[in-house]
Amino acid sequence: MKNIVILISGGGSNMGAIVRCAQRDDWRKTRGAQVAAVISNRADAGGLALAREHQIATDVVDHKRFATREEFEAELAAVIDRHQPSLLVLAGFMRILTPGFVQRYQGRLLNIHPSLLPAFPGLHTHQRAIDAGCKFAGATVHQVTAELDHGPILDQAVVPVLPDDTAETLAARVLTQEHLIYPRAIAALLPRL
Ligand code: NHR
Ligand code: GAR
Repeated sequence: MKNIVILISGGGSNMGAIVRCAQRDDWRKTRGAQVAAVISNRADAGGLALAREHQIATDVVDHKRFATREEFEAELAAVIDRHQPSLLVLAGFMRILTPGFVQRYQGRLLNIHPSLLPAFPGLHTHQRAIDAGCKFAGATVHQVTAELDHGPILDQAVVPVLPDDTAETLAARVLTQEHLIYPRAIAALLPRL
């Protein structure tokens, strides 16, 4: 079985979309794959309860307990590797990962970023797109490399930026598209893992 491990920091709606798609399309039978675990760096992440409702194993590795990124990541990797992942999925995971961690999961580590990369890597993407006067925004699924939000692009979706948009209304519009493209990109990648 190809195990998928999902890392979250917050509400976990992308994680929920992946889990629902895996159930609906019966990934265990059709792709020999399953969401094996959901791991958060924040104990209060809403996505943890959602994962438990789906009988998925959950874990918390709180980055604030560690003095350095390397020590945090060593514990995170140990928890991840208990589930022998074929694929590691960042879904609203908010900690930058060091080159050493990325190397360990090279080629099987994905992220979804709420902009049309290579535009607006990093944080606060929606406000930056509005401030730049962009007429379109969107989301990007990409392989994670050592350089933040720069890995090979697997899929994108585009939404309009409307005249009265705030960062919140634009984020909500982008998020509905994220829920479509992330499960689709994962399903497309699974046969190659
Ligand atoms: N790590 C690497 N090496 N490469 C990528 O492409 C990564 C990554 C880690 C996370 C997600 C990302 C995004 O899609 C991601 C992609 C967090 C930050 C950040 O600045 C930036 C980008 C992303 C995630 N985090 C702060 C930090 O110091 C903390 C911010 C917070 O906790 O709110 O790690 O946008
Ligand atoms: C999503 O919009 C995701 O693209 C973004 O955070 C949201 C998480 O929502 N990710 C980042 O900004 C990474 N820096 P979710 O927890 O409901 O999936």
